[in-house]
Amino acid sequence: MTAQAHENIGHSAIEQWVQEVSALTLPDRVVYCDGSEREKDALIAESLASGELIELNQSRLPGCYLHRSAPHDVARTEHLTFISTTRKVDVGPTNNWMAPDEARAKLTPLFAGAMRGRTMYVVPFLMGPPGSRFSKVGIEITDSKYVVLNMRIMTRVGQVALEHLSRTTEDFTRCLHSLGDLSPDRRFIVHFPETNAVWSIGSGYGGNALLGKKCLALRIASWLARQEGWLAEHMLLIGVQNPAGDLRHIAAAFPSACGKTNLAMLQPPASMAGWKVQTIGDDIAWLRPGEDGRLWAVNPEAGFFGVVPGTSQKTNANAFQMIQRNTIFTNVALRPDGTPWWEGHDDPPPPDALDWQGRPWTPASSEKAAHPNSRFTTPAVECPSLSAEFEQPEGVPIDAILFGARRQRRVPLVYQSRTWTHGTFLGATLSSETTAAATGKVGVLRRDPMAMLPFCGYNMGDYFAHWLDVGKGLSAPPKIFRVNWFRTGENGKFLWPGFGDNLRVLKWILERCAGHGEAVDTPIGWIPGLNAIDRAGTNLSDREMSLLLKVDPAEWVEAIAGQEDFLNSFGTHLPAALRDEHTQLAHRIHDAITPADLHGRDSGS
Ligand code: GTP
Ligand code: SPV
Ligand code: MN
Repeated sequence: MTAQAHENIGHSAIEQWVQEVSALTLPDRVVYCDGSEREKDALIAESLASGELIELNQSRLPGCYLHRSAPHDVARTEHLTFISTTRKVDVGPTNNWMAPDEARAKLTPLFAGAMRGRTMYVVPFLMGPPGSRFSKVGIEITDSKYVVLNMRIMTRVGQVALEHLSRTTEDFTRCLHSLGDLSPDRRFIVHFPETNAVWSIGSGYGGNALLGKKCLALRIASWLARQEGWLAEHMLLIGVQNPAGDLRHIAAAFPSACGKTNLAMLQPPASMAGWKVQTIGDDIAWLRPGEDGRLWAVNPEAGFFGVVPGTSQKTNANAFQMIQRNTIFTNVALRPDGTPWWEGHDDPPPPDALDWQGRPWTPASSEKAAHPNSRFTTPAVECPSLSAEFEQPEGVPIDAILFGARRQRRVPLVYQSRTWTHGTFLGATLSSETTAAATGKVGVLRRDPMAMLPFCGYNMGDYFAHWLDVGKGLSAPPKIFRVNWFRTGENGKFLWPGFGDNLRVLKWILERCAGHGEAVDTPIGWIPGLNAIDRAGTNLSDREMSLLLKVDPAEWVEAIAGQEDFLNSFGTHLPAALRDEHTQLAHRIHDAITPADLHGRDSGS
């Protein structure tokens, strides 16, 4: 190990905290990480020796490694994730709550002696562009080399963080992590927003263990954002340039494994020559009202932690090319030639391979070769479509916000809200079919407001009110749209080709933002006319397009009832303006229902 075990790094609050934690966790040694290449080489060498990493074919995939997690530690565990505040009401009905005293009493014994025989790494990291007044510093203490290596990719580690800290009067987030014994029975991810701290034990998985990501940049940041007047969101961030060279910016919130990375790295279809999508972020955006009355956004992350299955030259060439270098793969299959494979790869299933758990696998095996939530971790600089604006300290001005989800039925391909308040209502009532990104059943429809259900660090009713407040302060707010790439036809297949073809929808959205673009008024909002979406180069028929855009009032009757129950769960914390939006929607749907619709429903069709 070349990293130096410095006795001090010239920051007494950090040193004092490190001493407290070592006195509790009893590591064999303490290493302050500096983010250097030498440190990376040493961490990789040690991880290869211990089996925490497996070397992939270095001539084909330079700098790429495979990690196999514990078999029951493969996704976020939402039922073991808590927000710990003095008052229960502050976390609201959608979060798990634990009183701070209880949390400390429960977790302290788990951390006691947990790092015996291990090295404790102290990782100073910066979330946000260096030199940006919006960036935040965290210090993660962890006993996992895999976590350190991933934090080095996902955040800016070392001196850059300490320098940022020395330039501001702000505090840093104390992020304490230990693998513990990896048992789900002794696993807790607890956030203390009142004291700006996170304690996580018992998991090495991404969102549970890379504490800069969901824990700091969403749960803690959303709490800070409410106090400071901005928004921390589960959103991708892109620049979209048309053939005339006009550059616009879009932020889009989709729940986990619903297409953010893919949209962020979109490659235009052949028929849309001259269009460009520039990647700024694929998972998290911090948005602030600017002095010009617009909403400006930065990506706090420095890398991408993306879903591997389904990533191919065909679906997402940018992402596929990006993961050929300097990438850590977690829980994919391994071919005999030392290259990884997964379901949805361009190559056919290998005749023989090792599955994600290292067990022999053949195409005849009943289980999948790669875990459905297998992931890649890649530095942003490896992305061929990375935007030149990626590290702009003030961020980029947002023209449109999209809310999207997986919905097989009812929800059209795209529709536009009437106002910021109506758009906030569309976000607040978002629901999606669950995915493998969190443990639990896949494909179950659940409410996921703003795609933030697992990530909002405070009462979601107050969060809706904060969205409305932020909108009131904008003289030129982004236009808000709802999208759904996942509507299915009678045969159960997706109606929309998706991936690169999603640019066709973005084109209409930007036309709408520019004040043209043909739209039809419906009870739920503005939808494109039958021919408003550019279909040149596709073989989508009029019939398919009208199925994609269909708004069936009878189907929406059921949605309204479900929305009402959900909105009621926030009690007095629900803003009256959202209640009004719901009432107005119910009236519009009611007015649009024809006797034939009602008859159709009664007969069960
Ligand atoms: P998180 O990292 O969990 O937040 O996920 P994400 O929102 O970034 O999702 P991602 O882009 O990784 O996509 C998840 C899965 O959805 C992958 O298997 C993709 O292949 C698939 N997917 C993405 N975009 C589309 C699309 O437009 N159409 C269809 N049918 N599938 C898509
Ligand atoms: C998600 O689940 O939304 C992710 C992966 O982006 S994780 O970092 O594990 O949360
Ligand atoms: Mn995500």
